[in-house]
Amino acid sequence: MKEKLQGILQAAREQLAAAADARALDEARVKFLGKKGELTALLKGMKDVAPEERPAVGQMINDVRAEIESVIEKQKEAIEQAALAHKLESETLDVTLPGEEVVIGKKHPLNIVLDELKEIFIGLGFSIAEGPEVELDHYNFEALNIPKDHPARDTQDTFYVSDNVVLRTQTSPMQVRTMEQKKPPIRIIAPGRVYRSDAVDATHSPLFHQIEGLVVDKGIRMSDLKGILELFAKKLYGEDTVVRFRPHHFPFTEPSAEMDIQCYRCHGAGCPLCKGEGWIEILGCGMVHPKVLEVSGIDPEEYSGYAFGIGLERTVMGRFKIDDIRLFYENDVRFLHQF
Ligand code: 2NL
Repeated sequence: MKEKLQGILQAAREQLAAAADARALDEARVKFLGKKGELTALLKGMKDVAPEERPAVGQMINDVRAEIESVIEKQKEAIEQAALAHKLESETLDVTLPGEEVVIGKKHPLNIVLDELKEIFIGLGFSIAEGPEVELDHYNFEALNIPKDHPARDTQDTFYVSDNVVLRTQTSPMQVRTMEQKKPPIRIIAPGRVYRSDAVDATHSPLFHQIEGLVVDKGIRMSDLKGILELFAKKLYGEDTVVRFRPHHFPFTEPSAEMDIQCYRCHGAGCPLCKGEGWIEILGCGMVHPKVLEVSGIDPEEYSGYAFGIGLERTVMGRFKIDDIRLFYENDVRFLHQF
């Protein structure tokens, strides 16, 4: 019996030492310790052993079992160590290698200035109103006192989607929608894309951007418009900026005006930047036409308001001395990285 047990232990040691992975180890465990294993078979044969020898034989079998279990445990650790060592070996990370350059994007110049404009008007108490670029004829033209035969409605200027649906030619439709939905006081700016069927050249693009502003309340006067827009010009172009208002005409405002700033290069003397004028046109504005208020459900006897429109591209081109509008839309990173 003793030799037999020594034989089993020897065989188990050899087979376990040869087990290279968890599966081989498990196979060996079943073979020696399992229900149908060799040690279990010996235990079952105890009935043939003389009763006085049984305790000693039982002890021997248990010792061998414990020995085999401990060998299995050691081999298991050895296999895990080897696997870890292999993994560390194969996944070596050389932290001294140079990194891959991450190209960081830059804010588009249109967005640089747009964000500045928004900040200025938010600081003056305005909120931002955004809405659809595909608009009903009613909001884009009709409600703005632009009659059917007005040149702005000509198919040359407007992209028609259908008879009464257009790509908005200005962001005023959002102002009209706001007047319809909210009671005064109203104090909003409406920034966004607008579309006109223009031929592309250095100063024209069928898609461009506008920021319109609208204030409606009781007792709003032209002097409020002038005060706010002069303040705005000083914040955008510097505290020593000089402005002037020239009479103009828009169908949706009465009276209407354009605001210029005195040329910041020549201070009014005339130079190439202002094309000899001494002044640079910045925006169009005026007191909201009573008909426009009325169509949107606001009583012009009770309320008055002013509105203005700023062309974003023109403003940015002046600021950064960009001489071709097409550069904005070509997404050439060499252009974008200059700002
Ligand atoms: C320009 C001129 C302007 C407005 C836009 C406006 C909107 C409503 C009522 C009245 Cl709902 N007016 N907008 C007013 C004056 C001028 O834009 O030259 N834009 C680039």
